[in-house]
Amino acid sequence: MTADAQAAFASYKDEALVAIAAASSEDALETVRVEFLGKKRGRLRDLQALLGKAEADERPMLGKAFNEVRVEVQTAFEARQAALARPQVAAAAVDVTLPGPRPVIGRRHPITRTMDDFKDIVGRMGFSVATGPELEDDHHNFVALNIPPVHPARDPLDNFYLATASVGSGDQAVLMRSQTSTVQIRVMEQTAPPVRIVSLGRCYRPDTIDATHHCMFHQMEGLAVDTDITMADLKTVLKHFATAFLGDDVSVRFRPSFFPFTEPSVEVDVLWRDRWLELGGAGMVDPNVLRQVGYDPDEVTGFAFGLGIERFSMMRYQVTDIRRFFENDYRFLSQF
Ligand code: FA5
Repeated sequence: MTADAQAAFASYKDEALVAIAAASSEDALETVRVEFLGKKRGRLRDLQALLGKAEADERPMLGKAFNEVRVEVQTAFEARQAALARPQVAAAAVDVTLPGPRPVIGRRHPITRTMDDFKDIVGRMGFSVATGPELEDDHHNFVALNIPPVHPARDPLDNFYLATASVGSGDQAVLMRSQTSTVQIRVMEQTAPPVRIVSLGRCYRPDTIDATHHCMFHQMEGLAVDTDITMADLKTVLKHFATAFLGDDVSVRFRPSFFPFTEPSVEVDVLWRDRWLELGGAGMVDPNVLRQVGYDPDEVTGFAFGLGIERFSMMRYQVTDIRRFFENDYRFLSQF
């Protein structure tokens, strides 16, 4: 009797496991469940009947074997049931036809976008990108740029001085740089001509904050030094740059001006929607500046320009107040 019962348990188990594995849909699996695990007419019930017919001393051992088989088949059934249900859940999760909220994704700040566009445009004209520190010393912010000790540009009311520090061979004033022209000096100090670089970054001035001025803003500095650079090259580069960024319909104007580090110097304006807007300063690098960095002004000439990046962004994105850029208001930033 014991051997018959055990053989019946074994063949029940083998057939049940094969049938469960072969069920390819939830309906097919339900049919298998009714046949092998069903409480009313299932084959499990027949096996249970065998237990009832066994001798009393065989029952504990057979009961244990019966339970093991039942648990194994039940477990296989549940695993198959979960596996058949899973693909439907996955399909629902990736149903691209379902309407739903647009996911919120990050985006580049409009000033960063403008700077990236600038780098693309001047990169096509052969300028590479250089960087310099925002915390500068007196030498790079003033002396090397031909700004003598008594010059009004050094006024503490026009600069963010931080301290006096030991820099190089002696003590110097240290300040947040007021212009990116500092980077021209750093590049020329370290590179022999020819040079063709731009440098984009933050500048700091304690200006009164209004719709077009901020105490922290961005400039793009440009510098080209070679044996035959002329004012015509400067004008061509800036005209090409402005039209590449703003469109063919902009006009560029150069007004005579003064900067201690360029001679002659100009202010650069563009005509945008019937208004002339000042974008920056430019000029031919002053021979004194070239001499300061060890270049020979009889051998090489150069041009430099410094453009306000916010002013370009304001035109391009029609922003009427520079303060919007730095308020971190998500409603403003999410438009770009
Ligand atoms: C300069 O800073 C010179 N370094 C430019 C230069 C470079 C001249 C190389 C010659 C050769 P300026 O102070 O004009 O120049 O500033 C240049 C531009 O920076 C301005 O036209 C303006 O677009 C921007 N700018 C200046 N101050 C502010 C401010 N407070 N807020 C926003 N933009 C400003």
